[in-house]
Amino acid sequence: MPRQCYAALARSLYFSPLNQPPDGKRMKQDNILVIGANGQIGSVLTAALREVYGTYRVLATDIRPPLQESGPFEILDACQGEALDQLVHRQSITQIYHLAAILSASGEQDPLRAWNVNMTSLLNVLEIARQRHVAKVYFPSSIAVFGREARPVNTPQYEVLIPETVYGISKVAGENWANYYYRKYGLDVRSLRYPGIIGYQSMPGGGTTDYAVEIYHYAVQKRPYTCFLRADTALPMLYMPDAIRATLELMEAPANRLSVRIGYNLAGMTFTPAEIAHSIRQYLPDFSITYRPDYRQAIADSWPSSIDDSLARRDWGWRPQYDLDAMTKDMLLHLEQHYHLHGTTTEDR
Ligand code: NAD
Ligand code: AKB
Repeated sequence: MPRQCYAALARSLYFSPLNQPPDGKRMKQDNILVIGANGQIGSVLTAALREVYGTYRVLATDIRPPLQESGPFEILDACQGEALDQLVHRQSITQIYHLAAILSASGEQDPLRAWNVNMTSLLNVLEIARQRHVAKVYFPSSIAVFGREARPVNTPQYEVLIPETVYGISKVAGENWANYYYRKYGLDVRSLRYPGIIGYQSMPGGGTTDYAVEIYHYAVQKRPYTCFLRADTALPMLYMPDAIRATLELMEAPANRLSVRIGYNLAGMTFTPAEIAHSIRQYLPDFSITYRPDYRQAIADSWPSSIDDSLARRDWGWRPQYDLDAMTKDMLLHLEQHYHLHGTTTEDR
């Protein structure tokens, strides 16, 4: 049987609230929809959710097909409200993880398109979740909500928000819409202000913090790296396993423990390009880096260098586990295995 037919058959057999998941484990009985599942975070979060809920209870969707299918997948443009509504209804969806967005650097290439995609998709998700009685919605926000007026060091949760990218504006508006749906309709929407996310499993898509992923790929391939930010640009960052755990922990937390219904500030570590290069050189002493700042420097300069996440720590027990050197060790280990096995170049990924 062709692969696609098998996937469709498996989906029709198992992706129903009436069926037990086939994994043989005792899984939670939710039907989860991930939107933007093929992105940097979505691909890793989908796998993590499948570990918790069972493969066939987590439906991955995106506007582009996955590189590798590892469970139920459908093409879905979240800006198409009717298609989203039908899917939520047909699959009896109980939780939505809405990850689709145009990120900071890509957004500045076409600001109106970024606004349209980010806002139309979010408003579709919120409204359909309300109408279809979806139990929980996750919507990631970003440190991009802050602008130059915000205190740049240990930036507090409740700080002045004057973002300088259309992406940041859409996240501020999105947080307020999430809070509005929570207060007016009781929709259980939860959100984190992710810092730059770094992982070995996937490549980033059009952000200002992308350099911190690319640099490891160049390093393990013994290639010199040209960084698009200045050597001393300090930004808040978080390693992917911590980001995924934070997301799952927030979504599992009892609703009455959550005092923040905009995006929770979330912190992991802070470093500059020079510091990450230094960390890499502990393992790869010949690694070389040069700096050629471009338009992304202004975006980075408008963001904080560190974040106060004390409310996340207090409300649902958030604690990051990785610092820069622990992350570097793990990244290099996994990427060395990857390039040893697959031999692909940075451009192929
Ligand atoms: P990404 O760009 O890697 O992935 C986004 C995915 O959404 C892509 O696979 C894309 O094809 C898909 N998509 C775009 N438009 C769509 C549409 N109309 N309908 C359905 N899918 C669509 O982004 P990411 O880095 O995985 O980020 C996921 C979320 O986390 C975003 O909301 C982003 O703002 C937020 N976030 C990410 C970071 C980070 O460092 N990666 C930091 C802060 C916040
Ligand atoms: C970006 O750089 O746009 C993202 C983010 C911090 O939101 N990584």
